Amino acid sequence: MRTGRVCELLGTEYPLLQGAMAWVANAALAGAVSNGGGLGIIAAGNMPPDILEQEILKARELTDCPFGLNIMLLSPTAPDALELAAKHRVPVVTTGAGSPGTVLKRLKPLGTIVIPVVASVAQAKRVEKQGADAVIAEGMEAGGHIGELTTMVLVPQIAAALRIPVIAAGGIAEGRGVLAAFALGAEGVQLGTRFICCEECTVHANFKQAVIDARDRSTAVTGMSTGHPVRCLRNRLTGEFEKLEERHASNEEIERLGTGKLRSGVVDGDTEWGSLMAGQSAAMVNDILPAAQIIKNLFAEADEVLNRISGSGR
Ligand code: TUI
Repeated sequence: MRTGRVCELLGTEYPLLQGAMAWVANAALAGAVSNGGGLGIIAAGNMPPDILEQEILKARELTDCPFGLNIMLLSPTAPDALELAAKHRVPVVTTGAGSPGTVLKRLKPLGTIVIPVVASVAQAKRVEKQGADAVIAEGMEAGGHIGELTTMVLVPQIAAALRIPVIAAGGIAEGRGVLAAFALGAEGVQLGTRFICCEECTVHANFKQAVIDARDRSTAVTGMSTGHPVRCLRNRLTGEFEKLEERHASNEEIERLGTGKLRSGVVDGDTEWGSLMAGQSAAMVNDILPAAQIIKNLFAEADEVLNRISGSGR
């Protein structure tokens, strides 16, 4: 059993959250991570409300431990996800890709723990003032929709500016990264990509294999020109995005190319033309293990590394 503000806040054994990944982070994944001592999170993404409600109920069946729901604020279904979080008293809600003011106003009076993902110091300060319980500082090494700053520079600046706990995300897939996050001032970690390759994750086997095959330069960021930069594994789809952006195609044309591609990558396993959102840490993911084993290994490795370096006088 670990101690500290993040475990206390979440009611978990480890100060670890599983990142919310649209089409990936369902009740099966969230339940497995929560049963393994972390905080599993269901990604509402663009899920229709009736499906999301079923996932919340499924997670309750799969685990007696706390779990979370992520509301993606760019989604047109975000208000429905918010009402479901309130209705089912989901213990922890994280938010992404926008300003969480309405979420905090609606859920804080109910006692929900609300943890926004932020990508800058200004956003972090604003959400602390609005009553957030903690923040997830997400560096641009992360997969999916990202900000501009790396985890290495974002986490220490946010930790210095805030009183509430900071959870580091982006680029973490091993015990070394967990320890580094704590060295930077974080009190918890969030990992997404690592959990794509856990046994309980229900994505297509081709997607898991693509993560395992990834090397240091295997991800690309597309959508810079539309203002929605997204990091994915490089494939024919990201190549096509790059071509469109090079010839300054309209936002509509660029966004049209992306329509339905996340589902075809994650569910159908189309690794050529599907969108395979993953972080740079994909290069460090080399096996498929049970979620509980991944979590245990991460913290055991972090402890080993700490012992090694503290004994060396460095
Ligand atoms: O949200 C994410 N990652 C995501 S969302 C997603 S679904 C999607 N699909 C296609 C296009 C766009 C999204 C895939 N991956 N991460 C958390 C995150 N939040 N990263 C950056 C931010 C963020 C950005 C702006 C948080 C707040 C913000 O502005 C807040 C404000 O103050 O206005």
